[in-house]
Amino acid sequence: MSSARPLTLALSKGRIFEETLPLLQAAGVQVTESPESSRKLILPTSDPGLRLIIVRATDVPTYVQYGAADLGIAGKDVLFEHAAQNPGGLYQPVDLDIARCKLCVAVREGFDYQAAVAQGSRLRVATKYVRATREHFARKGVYIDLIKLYGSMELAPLVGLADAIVDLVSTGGTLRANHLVPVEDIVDISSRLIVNQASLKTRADRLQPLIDAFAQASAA
Ligand code: PRT
Ligand code: MG
Repeated sequence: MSSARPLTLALSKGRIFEETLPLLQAAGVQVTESPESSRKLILPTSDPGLRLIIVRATDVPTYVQYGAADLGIAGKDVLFEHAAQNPGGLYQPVDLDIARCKLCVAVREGFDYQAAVAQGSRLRVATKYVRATREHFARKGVYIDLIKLYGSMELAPLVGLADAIVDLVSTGGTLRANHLVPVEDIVDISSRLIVNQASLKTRADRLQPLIDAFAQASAA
């Protein structure tokens, strides 16, 4: 008898991997290798029926959507931007309440953001969160020139690329170190469990208990 192919869980290394380990542990699953030290992209677990793949945070929804992973864990920031290009598609059964942060507007110390908004001057805003940023400023009725970046947004206001940035903030340390100040909260962010819809139908016997275990562990 050939055993069924293991369930595949897609994770990014760093905070999401670290904060998922205790949830897996609560579900009775041990992970003995760390992606930081092992460099392996496919990691076994103590459960022969479950393996992990390590991908970029922004790629997690893609692996799950196409069924290369049965399930994954991704921030709401990532899911919101992914959905802009891929409407429908992903089942999101559990808010795991991990990797929490806020999506914020930030500016250079001394830049009068409220005055700039009140005057109706066209703001230049740099971000990698294009959809969330467009929607935020559209809701406010503020015209912006959006500059898409892929990282190190904090630099943009310091070198005159942008008046403001939209970025994730957790401790606020990165903003402070770069003489930036948060001026507006856009939304609270945490990470969700996401599941491939076809897997949920065809592999429910294996998947549903794992989904339930994640839900229980994150509520505990
Ligand atoms: O790092 P990489 O480019 O590979 O990808 P990524 O930045 O998307 O991945 P990763 O692992 O850094 O973040 C994965 C997820 O964690 C994000 O999608 C968020 O949902 C969540 N998360 C929680 C955060 C933070 N907190 C966070 N603080 N993601 C990023 N940050 C960054 C932020 O962008 C800023 O540069 O940390 C810096 C600010 O942190 P503080 O503590 O100085 O405020
Ligand atoms: Mg990062």
